Amino acid sequence: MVLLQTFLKAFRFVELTQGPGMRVFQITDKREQGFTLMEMMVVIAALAIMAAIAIPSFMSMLPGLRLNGAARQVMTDLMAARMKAVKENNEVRVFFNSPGTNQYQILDDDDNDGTADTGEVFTTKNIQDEYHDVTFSATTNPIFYPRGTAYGTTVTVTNTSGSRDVKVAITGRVKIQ
Ligand SMILES: [Ca+2]
Ligand SMILES: [Ca+2]
Repeated sequence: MVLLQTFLKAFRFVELTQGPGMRVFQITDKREQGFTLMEMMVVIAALAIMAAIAIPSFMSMLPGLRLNGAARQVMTDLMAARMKAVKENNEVRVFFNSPGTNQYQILDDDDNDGTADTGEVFTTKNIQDEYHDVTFSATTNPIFYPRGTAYGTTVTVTNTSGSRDVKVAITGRVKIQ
């Protein structure tokens, strides 16, 4: 009986002709009409379970992603400073935690005197513009020389997930460790 009811629910019966002693039905699968409410509920429940599993683990990954992103940003800017020193044929200096905490300034030091003079181009970045929980410290402020070499440093970026070191070697090479 239950089986019969299930069968009747699952299919649509359309009477096509009606003659003496003969009735013809077209039987079609109801699912061709779309999803049933039950199917929708099963799909929604499955998605809710997957989201409940995936979202917390994704959220726990975010600090690590931000830390790596911040380290890459510092590395990219230091590499660009090195290339600029070569291209401009003058020293380029980077000042960390200047003018404020979490900021760094990149100076195109045309006259190689270590200070920003009138007409020299200065760029200021704040690491927390994109990576709000990341802070950094530097052993010293690096200098990039026109020949591609450098006065090296180690910049350590930190947040709740840990820390990464961005190292500038005296050869001028910049890498994340
Ligand atoms: Ca200068
Ligand atoms: Ca210059």
